[in-house]
Amino acid sequence: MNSEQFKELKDLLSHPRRIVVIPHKNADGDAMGSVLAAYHLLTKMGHNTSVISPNDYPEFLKWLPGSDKVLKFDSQNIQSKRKLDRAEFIFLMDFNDLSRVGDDMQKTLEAFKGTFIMIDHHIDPKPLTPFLFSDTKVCSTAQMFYHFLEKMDAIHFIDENMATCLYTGILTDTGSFRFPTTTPTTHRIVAELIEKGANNSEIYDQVFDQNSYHRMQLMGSALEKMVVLPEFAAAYMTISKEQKSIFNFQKGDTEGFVNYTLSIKNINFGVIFIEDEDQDMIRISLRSKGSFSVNQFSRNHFEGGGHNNAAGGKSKLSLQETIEKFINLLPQYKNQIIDGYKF
Ligand SMILES: [Mn+2]
Repeated sequence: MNSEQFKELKDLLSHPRRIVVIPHKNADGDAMGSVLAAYHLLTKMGHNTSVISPNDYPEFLKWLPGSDKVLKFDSQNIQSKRKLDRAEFIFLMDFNDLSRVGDDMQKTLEAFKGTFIMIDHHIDPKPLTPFLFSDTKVCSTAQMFYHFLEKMDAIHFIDENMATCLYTGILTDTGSFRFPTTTPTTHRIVAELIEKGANNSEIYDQVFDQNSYHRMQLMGSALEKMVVLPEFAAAYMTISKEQKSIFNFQKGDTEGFVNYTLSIKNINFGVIFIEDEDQDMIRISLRSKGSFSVNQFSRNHFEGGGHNNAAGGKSKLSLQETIEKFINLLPQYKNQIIDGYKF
């Protein structure tokens, strides 16, 4: 978005509108933090604002201020469609391709006649609107939304609720401020969010220290079964449907597991394969250190994508076949993986 477009958008939002704000399917901390910050902002500006999530999102995000207002498109379909029918503006946050909301909701959005505003930080945005505010170098959509507020001259709207939501988005998408996308600007913004009322210690506790005993047991099982392939500087984990049932799997329980692969010395590429019996597929999360692009790897082989060092993907093969496919791919990437990261 250029300054002309910001001016235009400011004009468009200068009187009360009906607005819907949408995160991607299987929303994470950044997606929910961003949409709820937008919800608080737009409500404060006097707009009739709704948040519609394509589906349910993890329990560890339900304490976020405004979470009780979120509609779920799949389980509250009629209500959601009515809101979308009547909306004049739709904010799409933390994704850049309509397919990321799931088939049914995608069809509804494709029929939308109003104005989209897309705020994101993923690679290769599909520009379906002139109001595209995206920077793939920025750590999180929450930080993008802060920059959006700067451009809209709306920083003064940030209150404790908004600060809490944005802090949560930045915290989770930077792996607690440790990923290379974390910049001095990120820290300056986070400092300001704390000044505006975000309680950093309490947020950390709400996000990371509310585990169920079952989740810790599931993690233990995943760690125990982790396979390390030192010749490729790679490691992978698996979660089968049997493990899920033994440890009473709840949505969001495997969040962050994949990062443990990279915590092993000399491992630059880590993957987790999760059997999803409802969708009849294997969900894949990929992480890397250095220049080896898991975004490209996933695009090429596992119908996914994301960022250079963090991406998702899927496979319609069985768990065992998916792992075999993965292992067979490693020799051709060996040099990129090993040479991509030198400390
Ligand atoms: Mn994000």
